[in-house]
Amino acid sequence: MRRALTAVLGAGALLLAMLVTVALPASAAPGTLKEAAAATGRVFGAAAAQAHMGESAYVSTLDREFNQLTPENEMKWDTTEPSRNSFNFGPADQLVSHAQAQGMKIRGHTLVWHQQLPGWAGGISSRDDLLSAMRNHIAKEAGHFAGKVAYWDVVNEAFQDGGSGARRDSVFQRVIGDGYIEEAFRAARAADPTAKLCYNDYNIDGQNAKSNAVYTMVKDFKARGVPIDCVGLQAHLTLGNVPADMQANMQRFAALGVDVHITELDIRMSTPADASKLATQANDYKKVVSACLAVSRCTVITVWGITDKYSWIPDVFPGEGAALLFDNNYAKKPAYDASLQALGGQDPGDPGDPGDPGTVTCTYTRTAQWNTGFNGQVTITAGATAIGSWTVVMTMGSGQQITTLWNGNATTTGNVVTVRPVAWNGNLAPGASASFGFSVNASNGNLADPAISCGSP
Ligand code: G2I
Repeated sequence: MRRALTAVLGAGALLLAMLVTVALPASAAPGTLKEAAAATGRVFGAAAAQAHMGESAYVSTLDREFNQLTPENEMKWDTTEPSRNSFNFGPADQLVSHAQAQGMKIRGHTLVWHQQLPGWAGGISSRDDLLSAMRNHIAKEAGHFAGKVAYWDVVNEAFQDGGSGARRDSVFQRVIGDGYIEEAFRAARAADPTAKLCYNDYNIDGQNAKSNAVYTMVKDFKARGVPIDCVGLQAHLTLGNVPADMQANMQRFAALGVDVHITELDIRMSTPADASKLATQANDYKKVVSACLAVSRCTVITVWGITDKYSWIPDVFPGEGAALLFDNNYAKKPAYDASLQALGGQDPGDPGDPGDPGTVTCTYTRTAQWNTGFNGQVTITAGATAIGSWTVVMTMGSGQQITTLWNGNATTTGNVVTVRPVAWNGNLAPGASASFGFSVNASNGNLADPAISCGSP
C-alpha cells in the first residue's frame, strides 16, 4: 500500500513538473539584473570594495548580476594621492582589471569631494595653489584611467542640504570659489576625452531646492559649453520615501541634454528587517527602476554595495540597514525580484525564493469529515509581490473523487486535480489571500488528505 501510494505521488510530481514547464513563457525572460538591464539598453551596476574581493560569494554575486562596477573608496583622493603628487592607483587598478575581465563598465568615483580628502589638500589656503593641486590630481588620475572609465563622478556633493540651494562650504568652495566645479570638468575632459563626465549628489532625487540648484548649474554649464554629460542621483533613500516626482526630476535634467544616472541606490530601514518592511522596500525599488525606465536618458542604475553585510549604512545610521538587494548571506531579497521584474526579467532558478514574483504559499485545512468523505479548504497567499493568478495542484488518494468544488475552477487528469481562480479571486496584493473549498467522496473509506502544491501563475 505504501509503495503504491509513493508511485501515485511520484506520478503527481511528474505531472506537476510538466505543468510548471508549460507555465513558463516560450522565450525565457532575462534572469539576472545585468541581462534584464541590457535588454533595455541600460547598465546595472554595484559599488564594490577591493577589501572583499577575496570572498567568493561576494565576487560571484558581483560577476553574475552586475555589468558596471564603481570602486566604493579606492579612487578617492585620500587613497590615490595620499601625499602631494605621489600617486597610488594599486587598489583601484585591481578592481578595474577585474571589471574589464568581466566585461563590466567602470564608474570612476570621485575626482573632487570634500570627504576622504587628504590633509595636505584640505590645508591649502591659496587659490592658485589649490587650483593647481586639483588640476594636477584630475590630470593624473583621470589620465591614468583614460580609456578604461566609462563615467566619471567628476565633482561630488558640492551643494548644501536643506532649502538654501547654496554651495557646500568646502575647502574648494572657500579657496577657489564657484568656478572650481567647471574647472574640474574642463580638467577631466582634457585628461580623458572619452569618459562621460557627471556631477553627482544626494537628496537631489526629487525636485527640491537642492536639485533646483544643481539643475540651474547644469543648465548654465550646457549654455556656456562647460563639458558635462550626466547627472548622478545618488538615491540613498529611506523606506517608503521614493520621491513621487523622481521621474519628472530625471526628465527635466534629461531635457537639458545630459544623461541621468542613479549612482548609489540603497533604501534603508530600521533593523531588523521583517516581511512587511521587505515588501515595502521591494515596492520602493520597483518605483525607482520603473522611473528610470520611463526616461530614455536614464541609462545607468547602480546600487551602493552588493550585500547588506558590508553596507556603509549601519556605521553611519545606527539601527538602520538592510538597504540592498542581497542579504547578509547573499540571498536575493524581495527587492531583488521586484527590481528584476521591473526590468522585464524573471528569476528562473529560485522558485522557493521568498520574494520571487511567482511564489505563493498555500495551506490546507480539513473542514468536515464523515465515514465516506470529507470537506477541505485551500488558502493561497501571495508573497512579497502581487500576483495575477495562481495554480494549485492536488493529488488525490486512491478511490477519492471530488464531488463539488467552490471558488475555484478545476480540471482533472487521473488523480491529479488542477485548480485555478474564478474571475474574482486570482488577483492578490502582496500578502493577500484567497481560498477555495471542495467535497471529497471516498466510498472505500480512504480519508487521506490530498498532497497539495501551489504556484503562480
Ligand atoms: O556615505 C555614503 C556615500 C555617499 N556618497 C558618496 C560615497 O562615496 C559615499 O560612500 C561611502 C563609502 O560607502 C564608505 O565605505 O563613503 C564613506 C566615506 O565618507 C566610506 O566610509 C569609509 C569610512 O569612513 C572609513 O572609516 C573606512 O576606512 O570607508 C572606509 C573604507 O572602508
